[in-house]
Amino acid sequence: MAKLDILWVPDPILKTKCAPVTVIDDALRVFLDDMLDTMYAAPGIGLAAPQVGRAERFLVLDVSDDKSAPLKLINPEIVDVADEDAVYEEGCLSIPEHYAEVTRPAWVKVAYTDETGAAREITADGLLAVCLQHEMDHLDGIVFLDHLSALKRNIITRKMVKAKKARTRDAAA
Ligand code: GNR
Ligand code: NI
Repeated sequence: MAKLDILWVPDPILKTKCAPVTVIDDALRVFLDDMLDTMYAAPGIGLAAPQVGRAERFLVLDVSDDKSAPLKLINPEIVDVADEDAVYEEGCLSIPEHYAEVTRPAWVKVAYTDETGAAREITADGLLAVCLQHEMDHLDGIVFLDHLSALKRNIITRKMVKAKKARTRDAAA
């Protein structure tokens, strides 16, 4: 059990297009479990590798109420999406205390590799579809702010710059 530090916007790692995973080994499996621990402790329903400082294409999520449905996705790819859109009020552990409505396809089909190296597919709607798309955005250096108007994005980004300065001050005190 290890809790990892979560990066906050603005951070260059959160803007990076992440690299595919080439080796699935015990070290990666331990890190995925550390990410789940970190996500549950936050608490959150998803966490992508760049949020904890690794610019690589893997993520964890669990949209259940009771930690009963953890998923670990390596090198996920969207293979099909709904024509119809859905709107959901999103938050992000890298943008704490800020929320905004984001429009995305209502369902997605995602192909990925699991932590054993097996090829898998998942088709999701509702909150799971929102979370999958939100996490996969992180792997391309995109956060939910990038789906908003420049005005809303700039307002929240400025507040995050202040919040980060306060966090750095508090950590030094
Ligand atoms: O914990 C989270 N909640 C959430 C709520 C609505 C839409 C997306 C999310 S994902 C977020 C965790 C996070 O930042 N993952 O990258
Ligand atoms: Ni996020």
